[in-house]
Amino acid sequence: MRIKNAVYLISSPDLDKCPKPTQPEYAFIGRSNVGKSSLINMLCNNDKLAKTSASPGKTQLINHFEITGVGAGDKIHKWYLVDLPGYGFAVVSQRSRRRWEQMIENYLRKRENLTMVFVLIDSRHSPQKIDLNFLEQLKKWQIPFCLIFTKSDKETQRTVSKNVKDFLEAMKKTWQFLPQHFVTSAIKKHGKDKILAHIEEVNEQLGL
Ligand SMILES: Nc1nc2c(ncn2[C@@H]2O[C@H](COP(=O)(O)OP(=O)(O)O)[C@@H](O)[C@H]2O)c(=O)[nH]1
Ligand SMILES: [Mg+2]
Repeated sequence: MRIKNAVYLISSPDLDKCPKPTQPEYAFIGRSNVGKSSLINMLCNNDKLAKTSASPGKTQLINHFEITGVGAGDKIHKWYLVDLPGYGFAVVSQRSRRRWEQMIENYLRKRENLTMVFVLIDSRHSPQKIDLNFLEQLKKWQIPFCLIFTKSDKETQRTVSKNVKDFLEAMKKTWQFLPQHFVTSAIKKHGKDKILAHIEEVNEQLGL
């Protein structure tokens, strides 16, 4: 799929304020500063779409974008892309952390058009508990997800491969099946085609 058009729609404080669930929805989430906004901008060919921010943990809203793509046979794919507020930002209060948890749980469990969650993992690090724990939550809630390892340009290919492998190995302790995963760099524009092809494929499976 090629992205033809990507527009920002709305930022919502909770599920009730989100746009009508009329399109398949793909949500992106991960630790603050993992490279989520940069990845979204790369996928949509627009450096200004999602704000890439130097002050993480600030955006506590559910951000909707309406995407129009062109797939195989010139088929038009309309879908929502959602930029979710990140987890694991150290400086937030207990209260805002709880608010985040409630908002995210509510959104992930009740959003009826939610098709897939992309969980972003920083490829520079060895497996982190906070990411593995978040995946356990998704399992508990039975939310389908894929993994996206970000910032692959920052370390050698060897280190990135090891971190990816170690992460999947760590998952094997509690998971019967491993999710699909992608390795990306927003700087080098790597991984974009595979992610968009996957979204197209999932859209096709929905039979739209
Ligand atoms: N080298 C490199 N830096 C990246 C990449 N993606 C994001 N960054 C940088 O990491 C920081 C956080 O990125 P951002 O997209 O705002 O992360 P977010 O908080 O998850 O939305 C910024 O300084 C980005 O320029 C990448 O693929 N490669
Ligand atoms: Mg961001």
